[in-house]
Amino acid sequence: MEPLVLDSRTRLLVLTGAGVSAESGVPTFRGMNGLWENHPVEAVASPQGFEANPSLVWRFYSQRRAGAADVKPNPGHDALVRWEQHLGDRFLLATQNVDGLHTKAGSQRVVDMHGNLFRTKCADCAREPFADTTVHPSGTVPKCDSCGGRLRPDIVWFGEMLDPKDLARIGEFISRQDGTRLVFLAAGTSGAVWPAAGIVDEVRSVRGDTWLVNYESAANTERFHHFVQGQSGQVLPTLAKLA
Ligand code: BV8
Ligand code: ZN
Repeated sequence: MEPLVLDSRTRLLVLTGAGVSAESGVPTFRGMNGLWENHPVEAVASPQGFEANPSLVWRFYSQRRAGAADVKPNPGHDALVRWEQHLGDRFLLATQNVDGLHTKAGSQRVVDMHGNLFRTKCADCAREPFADTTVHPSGTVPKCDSCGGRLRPDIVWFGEMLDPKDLARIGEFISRQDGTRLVFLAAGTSGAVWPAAGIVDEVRSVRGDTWLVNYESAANTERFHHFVQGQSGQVLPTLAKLA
């Protein structure tokens, strides 16, 4: 298997999905067959789902907060921290995961594309999102102490736009003209959710080199120049040649 060379002429964009947290004990979406208590995840993780049944949505996220509270990063997360230490500002990590494990592992240059499980905001006023690990009792919908409205997790739901600042940060890294060659590596993602699934083509449009590290084939495997099949916690620690 040819190594992924990370030398002084390289800038690296990494995209991670639920598969990277699987070895830490966090269930993947596909692992749950996309279902939570027989509700399609898209239905629970959506503004329509929240309008229809906010206490059901809070039970979904409170359960995930409880499940992710004590999980630890795995060797896949740690390898990405080492790559960042080696590359510095020639490194950016965009994650679809809301579990905060990359930051817990020590990653600095992280874009939480889909938000964070341990942050809360208000659905009814523009107060700043705030750090929040509260696991709410089933059936409750926490109230906002500024407007009395309904609080919601600070997460990007299906049908909701990603934060334009986050998309701009990724776009800037891809189109950067600093004489370095662009390498893109996606790990632990099924390539089924957009716009994350389209990044590989944005990178190819500027002739970047593209790698996929995944346990099984993904919806967009054929878009990648290199596919390394395996568990990210075993593959990532040995994949890169830091030169
Ligand atoms: C938007 C937060 C504007 C919630 C999430 C274009 C075409 C088709 C549809 C669309 C499109 N553009 C927009 C859409 C609609 C939609 C979408 O993509 N739908 C899909 C289902 C078709 N996108 C949106 O709504 C986005 N917003 O586009 O706004 C707009 C709006 C409306 C219409 C047009 C435009 C918002 C998307 C973000 C939604 N929020 N998360 C929460 O977490 O509760 S998405 C959520 O699901 C995750 O964040 C992640 O993105 C996705 C799950 O995917 P993965 O992370 O890849 O996980 P999965 O379980 O699927 O796969 C795991 C993989 O790992 C597997 O392949 C497995 O083999 C592998 N694996 C397992 N173990 C390991 C491993 N690999 C390595 N090692 C292991 N150990
Ligand atoms: Zn409010």
